[in-house]
Amino acid sequence: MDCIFCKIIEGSIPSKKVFENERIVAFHDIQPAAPVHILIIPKKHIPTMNDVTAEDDALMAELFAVARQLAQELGIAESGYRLVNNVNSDGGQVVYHLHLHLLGGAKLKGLN
Ligand code: IU
Repeated sequence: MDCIFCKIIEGSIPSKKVFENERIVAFHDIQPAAPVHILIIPKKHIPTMNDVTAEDDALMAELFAVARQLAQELGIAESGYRLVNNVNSDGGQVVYHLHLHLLGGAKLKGLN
């Protein structure tokens, strides 16, 4: 499969992983947009949020649970952070393997 995140999951492309279990991997974004910028991805290849089904409910809940856990571990839970999921062209999605951006470590601009 020609998916860069699938290659990161299988280890053929290196990454700085901060979390891994049987279903989920999290690693540092190569072009950080904030002092803390982690990508949290399911090992299952789901291209976009539009492709998530009810079958993935538990997996989606676990993605958010990992995000909460990492926010605590990385020391940004209390100061605050942002979880972002870009969808398709207008949403600015570049990699078509579902991912949550965990951004923090500074006052984030935009959106409000
Ligand atoms: P997007 O939501 O699809 O736009 O985000 C893709 C992110 O993946 C973006 O922040 C890239 O910097 C990041 N990334 C990466 O961490 N490693 C890679 O090999 C590639 C992209 I390609």
